[in-house]
Amino acid sequence: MTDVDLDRLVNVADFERVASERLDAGALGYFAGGAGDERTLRENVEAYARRRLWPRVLVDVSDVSTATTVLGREIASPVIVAPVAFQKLAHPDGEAGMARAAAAAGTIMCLSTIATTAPAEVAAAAPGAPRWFQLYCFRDRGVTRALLDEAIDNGYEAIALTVDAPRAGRRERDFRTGFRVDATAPAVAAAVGADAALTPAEIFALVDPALNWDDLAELASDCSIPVLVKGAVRGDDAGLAMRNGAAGVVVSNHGGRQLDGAPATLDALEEIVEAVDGRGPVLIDGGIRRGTDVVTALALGADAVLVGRPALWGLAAAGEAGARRVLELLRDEVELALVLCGANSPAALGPGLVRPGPALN
Ligand code: FNR
Ligand code: LAC
Repeated sequence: MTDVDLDRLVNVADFERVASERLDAGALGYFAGGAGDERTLRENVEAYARRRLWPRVLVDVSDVSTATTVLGREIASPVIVAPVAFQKLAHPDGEAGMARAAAAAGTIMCLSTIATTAPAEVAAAAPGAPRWFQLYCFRDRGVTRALLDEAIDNGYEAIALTVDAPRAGRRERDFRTGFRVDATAPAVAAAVGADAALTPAEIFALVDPALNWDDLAELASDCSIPVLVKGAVRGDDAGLAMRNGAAGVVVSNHGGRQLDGAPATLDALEEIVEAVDGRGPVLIDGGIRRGTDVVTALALGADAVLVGRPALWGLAAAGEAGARRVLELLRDEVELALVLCGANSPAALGPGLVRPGPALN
């Protein structure tokens, strides 16, 4: 694999292009793909093109910071690494490399339940890195409990309970390539008792479709670290999440990989910010590719954002160094957007900065 000249990759799209050249058809289809006709996948990105930033001028921006604080943890960048499964299929550095990249960029990595590296191993690989654990509640509650214990025992600072995936979305790229996960995911091996090459749908079948608000309330009550609900797009569900013990909400549609036809997360954000009403952090993911997208989301009320594919494209293109470069690029773009918007920090952003604009054709 020829080395990549990272200095020549200047934005997320450049990393996506290199990643697409390096990944085999199965892995690329899995990582890039969405559900059904991929309308929500596209809309996540297009929603940002339907907004304009209205900058303030003659604000002293000689001193600017991109730092923010989420769940008590100060981070140098408001761009958190979203949980993405099977990262060793993207690059041998895998989740450990992603954790080190996030730490180097001064931000948090959220580790997937169906990672190809166990939580303890990721923690050992990047001991100083702030980390969250994304939880799929499996039908096998013993496996779920063991995962939670391992995460908490290894210094994970929050749980992101994924609630938008009771069953796999219709991933038609995977149908076409016949994609199977031919990498070991410890949690999957624990649940199925063997190391089989499963399809994403077969892996999703391990998740308990009966999960309900009482389960959230029990988890939030029993868990010694905060529990975020990841995957809501409705204000009423965000309100229920907070009333059932959630510490906060991640506005997400799983990167367009679940319900095709779900709204773009940016279009759902303000309703959820209003419903949470300052009781905890509101985060957002889906379609964020630029620092200006991050500033738009923060101005509309998000406390921070998560990126999935952008960090993954960095990993696929150049391992840990690539993922770090993407996160640093996004941080630099956020800083520039703050300066040009007349804001000294994420806290200085407000909804007046953003107005609707004509969709780009
Ligand atoms: C994901 N996502 C995801 N979410 C989750 O809760 N657990 C998981 O294991 C995964 N796995 C996963 C794999 C791949 C290949 C992708 C692209 C996404 C969803 C992820 O956390 C996040 O919600 C989206 O990726 C955000 O959209 P962008 O940034 O990819 O546009
Ligand atoms: C996915 C699962 C693993 O989106 O969250 O593929």
